[in-house]
Amino acid sequence: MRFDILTLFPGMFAPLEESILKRAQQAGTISIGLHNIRDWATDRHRTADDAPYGGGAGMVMKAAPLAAAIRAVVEEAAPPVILLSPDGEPFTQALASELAQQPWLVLVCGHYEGLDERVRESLISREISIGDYVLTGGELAAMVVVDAVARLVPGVIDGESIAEESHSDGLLEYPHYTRPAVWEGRAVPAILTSGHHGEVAKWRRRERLRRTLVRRPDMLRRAREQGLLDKHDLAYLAELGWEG
Ligand code: 4HQ
Repeated sequence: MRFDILTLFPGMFAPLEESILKRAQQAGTISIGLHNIRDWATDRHRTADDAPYGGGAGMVMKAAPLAAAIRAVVEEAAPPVILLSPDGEPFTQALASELAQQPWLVLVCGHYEGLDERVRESLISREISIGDYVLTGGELAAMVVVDAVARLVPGVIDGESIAEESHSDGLLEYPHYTRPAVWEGRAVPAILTSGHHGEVAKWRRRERLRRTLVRRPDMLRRAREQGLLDKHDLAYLAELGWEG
């Protein structure tokens, strides 16, 4: 899968050169192109932003350099051109899965107060928000989207860990332990060292249900609506006092 990222600050994307995404790029499973929007400015000072019409605080990204950058990257093709914006559609695991089906995404990072509305109207196909808070620019949001989407691309990580994890099957994860069996007086739950695989699976399922009830009852209601809870799950939740 290919990602092209348009930004005024390509240096902010250094984290993509570490760990799992670095390996996936080296293996050719994903590729990430960084493009400095300023490279498409045509004046002597390479100006990419200007004061807003009508006055007010901050600066607005100029239409012409950004539009030229998008058109140069997209050429004659039609990949989704995604703007990271607090006005966008909320980013969820379901949206990450949907985007991971695409062969190519173009991500546009706004900075300052945002971009000229006319570029949004003519060249942006989709807007995504990573949450209800305000960042200084779209760069960190773009990295969040690339990370969450790239790890769903076959071959980037071990596929077994994806199906069971939080937010893909609607429950939070069970607690994890590794050696030593006792640490600072705290023992690992005995069931995990018992060798009874069926009992381990049952305990883990119950821990997931209990945690989700305590921390994210909203997720539990959605999991039930989506038919993700069986009669054993519902009986255990009733024992815990879940009223739904
Ligand atoms: N910004 N989710 C303002 C965000 C944001 C978010 C990106 C700040 C765009 C102009 N992006 N710039 N939240 O706060 O995606």
